[in-house]
Amino acid sequence: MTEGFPPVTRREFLQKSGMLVAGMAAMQVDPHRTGLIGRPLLDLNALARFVDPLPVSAILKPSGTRPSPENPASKIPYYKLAMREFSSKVHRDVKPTRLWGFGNASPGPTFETRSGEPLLVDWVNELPKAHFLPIDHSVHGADTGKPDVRAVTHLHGAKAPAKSDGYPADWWVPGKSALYYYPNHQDAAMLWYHDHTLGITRLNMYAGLFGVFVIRDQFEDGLNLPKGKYEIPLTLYDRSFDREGQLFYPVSPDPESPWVPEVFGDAILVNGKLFPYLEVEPRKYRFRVLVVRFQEARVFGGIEVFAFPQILLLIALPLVGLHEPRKNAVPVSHLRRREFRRAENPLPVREHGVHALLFQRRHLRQRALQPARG
Ligand SMILES: [Cu+2]
Repeated sequence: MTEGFPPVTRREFLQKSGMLVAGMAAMQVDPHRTGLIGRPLLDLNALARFVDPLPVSAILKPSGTRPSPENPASKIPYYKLAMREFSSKVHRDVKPTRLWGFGNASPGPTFETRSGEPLLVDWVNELPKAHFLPIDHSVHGADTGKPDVRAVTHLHGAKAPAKSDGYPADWWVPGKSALYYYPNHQDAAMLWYHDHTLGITRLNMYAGLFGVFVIRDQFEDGLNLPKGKYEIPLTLYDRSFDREGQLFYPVSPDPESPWVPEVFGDAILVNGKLFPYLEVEPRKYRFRVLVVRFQEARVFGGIEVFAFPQILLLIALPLVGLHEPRKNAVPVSHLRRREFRRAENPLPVREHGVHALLFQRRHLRQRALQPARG
């Protein structure tokens, strides 16, 4: 599993898989709209495919217990999680990238809890004092009087008390923290936590401040779904990188107001890596897909291929092996997701004797629709 694979063009993929799906071509990213033109971006097509194993975020352990805010006689799990700056390799052949994340990781560690089991999280801001992405001080909430680096964590989808909701104006600065209470009086779900700071959410998110939060319950237990290493969160998000492997965030032509209305990266990360692979066993898996800030995502799911506008999750079938994955990928059904969505896709990998999943970015530009070189 250490050799690279040749890039697979979409046409090649579709031809070889015998599938032509109407509407796929409609999803093209216009580089003019992204403001990326003329910038020295990382050449993604030159990167080897499938050389990095898919990372799976660690499950966060509580640092102890504390009295429950609702019932001080009972002790509940207490977690402490710091936002920090760190460097991480997004690909074997790309220099380490400066990122912000929770607990020195992006996506941050995964919370695991059960319905009705409350917990406390101390969200600690240990970020540096300067932001490394372009703040627009004319944007509401980010005026020049405000500190550049501010953070507040919102648990997306949680029924949380107002004080713990992570409202955009409730931010705190480096050196400060906030203790949030999550009662978890809700059904099993995959939630996610992310920065929510007024005026700079987009930048803090782009820098990497997000992670997964799982609530389980009895009903879910009864479904007998794959668990443990067979249950894998897949967090998908788009970014742009410069040639040095650093995050690139486009700006408007106005230096006084660098904000741009929308940003679409050409590099797709899956759990923090570009083109990772995942070795799998011939059995059922439960993939829990969190799509973070795509303009639109299409999932060809149900059996074995998720296709996002810029990503294909290819599966190699057994007899041919990993070196010819494109001949064996089979897109099946179609569902649409918009940004900040979560999807569940139990994959009956067993029926197909699959042994690896390959995360392939789909080619973005019109020229990529030409027949494959060679
Ligand atoms: Cu949210």
